[in-house]
Amino acid sequence: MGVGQSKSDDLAVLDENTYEVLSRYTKLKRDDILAWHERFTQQCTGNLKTMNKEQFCKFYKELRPQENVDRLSECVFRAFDLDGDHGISFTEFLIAYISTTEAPLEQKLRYAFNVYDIDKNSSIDRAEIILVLRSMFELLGMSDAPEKYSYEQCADNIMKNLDSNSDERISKEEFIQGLKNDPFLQSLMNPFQHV
Ligand SMILES: [Ca+2]
Ligand SMILES: [Ca+2]
Repeated sequence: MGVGQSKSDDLAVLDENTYEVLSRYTKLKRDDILAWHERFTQQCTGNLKTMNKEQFCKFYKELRPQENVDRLSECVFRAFDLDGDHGISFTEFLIAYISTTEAPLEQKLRYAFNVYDIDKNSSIDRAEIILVLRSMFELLGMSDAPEKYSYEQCADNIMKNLDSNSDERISKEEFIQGLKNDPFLQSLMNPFQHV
């Protein structure tokens, strides 16, 4: 008997190719993918299959209820929106969410890089660090930068530590290697360390 013949409703909303891609990337079982899909589509209004920024931020806050992700969720929205169409598709969401929760550290750091690379030009500059640090400080329960360290000073310190070839930009490789080798910077900069 064909798989899923009795579940034509489910198949109608999620085609086999999508299942295949999602199960390959996330290693989730079919039922889990379906459950996520149902949860995801409940948040999308109308006939739209993607989440806009507002819907995503609300949803993301529900997924991390113990943490203050108010500011961060907007950064995460940009990072999860891989094709840059200002919406999160189910595929973008599930691969990103599983990558940032259950995947090995390196994969988490790849998405963390996307969080910081606001203009999606494949490198991180000082201004981008400062913008995201505000969200990170909020996430870490610090209402503001510590008295003696301004965001600017923190950013300078981060640049000094991560920008190995001193071109004033941090590449993805520099970011991942740097954070892997520096537990303190990782605790300060990785938005997905506790999820
Ligand atoms: Ca998208
Ligand atoms: Ca950039």
